[in-house]
Amino acid sequence: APTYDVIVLGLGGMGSAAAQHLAARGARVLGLERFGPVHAHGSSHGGSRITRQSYFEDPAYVPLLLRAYELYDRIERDSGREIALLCGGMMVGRPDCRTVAGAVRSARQWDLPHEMLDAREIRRRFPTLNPLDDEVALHEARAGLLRPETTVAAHLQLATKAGADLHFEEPVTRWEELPGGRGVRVHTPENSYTAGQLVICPGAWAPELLADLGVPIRIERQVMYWFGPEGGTEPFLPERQPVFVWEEADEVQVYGFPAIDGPSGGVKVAFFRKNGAPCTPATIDRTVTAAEAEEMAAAMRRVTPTLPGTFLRAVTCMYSTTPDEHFVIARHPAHPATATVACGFSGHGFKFVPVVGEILADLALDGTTAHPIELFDPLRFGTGAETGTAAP
Ligand code: PYC
Repeated sequence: APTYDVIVLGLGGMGSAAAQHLAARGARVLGLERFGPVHAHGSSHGGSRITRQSYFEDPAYVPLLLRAYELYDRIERDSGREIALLCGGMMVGRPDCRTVAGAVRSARQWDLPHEMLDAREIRRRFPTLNPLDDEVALHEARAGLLRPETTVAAHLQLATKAGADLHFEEPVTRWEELPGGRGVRVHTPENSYTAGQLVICPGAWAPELLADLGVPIRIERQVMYWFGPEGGTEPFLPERQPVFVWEEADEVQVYGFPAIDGPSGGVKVAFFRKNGAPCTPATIDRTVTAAEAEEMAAAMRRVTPTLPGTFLRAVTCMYSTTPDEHFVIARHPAHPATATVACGFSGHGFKFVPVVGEILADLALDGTTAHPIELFDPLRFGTGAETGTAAP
């Protein structure tokens, strides 16, 4: 019989949550991660991620967000760590832009608490923000931020406590199905392991680890910037400053956070949907140029004029973007009896981490889930055979 019930490949945001949910349900779990616990090489670092419920991307995400919020509470309680800071959030832009109109659509469809603010009210309530006269905002009191490194650490801690074996600095080099559909054998440089099921959470390593999935995932270089505001961070403390996604023009979105790292820690901002340079985890350019920092500062000057006072630092990370920017979560179409995949989170996945962990545990242990995941079907892009991708 296989040694483990489930092997989880990758212990970043999604994989650590999957390991936790699987172990909590009594499965014998092995987690394999190429780096150490909680690292900055993938897509789950940088100190903060936005969470929000009036989801402009599609109302189909809302039930998953409602469940994710319940799970943030539960992980905080069980781990004793602070993960979420619900300081409020704003979707800002012209009323008909995707960021605002899409958020309104989700709020109405799911009856989510929110307020609509015109430009004058935005300026009155949030003096750091500088909308044009015809810009508006959907304000959501239950939006805010998550701490990604703490979330991953909490899931790893709880997975270990529930009995999972977690191996770090041990990359998966290949895997195959055992004869007779009895499970999988997974190889690392020094070992091989067997399990009934494999859960693949490859992050930016998806193109190499899921070549037979048939989903064209583009790995993009993204940059997170920290600035010291002119006049100090006081007006940007979380009691006063919400998180925001601001659609400026032609679907260019910038986003920002309150000052959560003390008076000298600065304020984090970035471009959201701006095509990043194509890269791989091996080739990504981790250097951020002065010209890039100035481009960011220029974009912020219009919306939050005092924020880009002094450039402090920048850190790169990666998006794994699908053609329609919706996730991929499913039983693996080429290995439906043994493997489950979660990838292609397209720059907006982190807020879903705990509910994705729950869904992956459902799919791996029960073969199905009660959560609505139709939008995330990999077969929407055709089969691997049609797109010409190779088997592992
Ligand atoms: O999902 O809210 C989000 C987000 C903002 C910037 C990148 N992702």
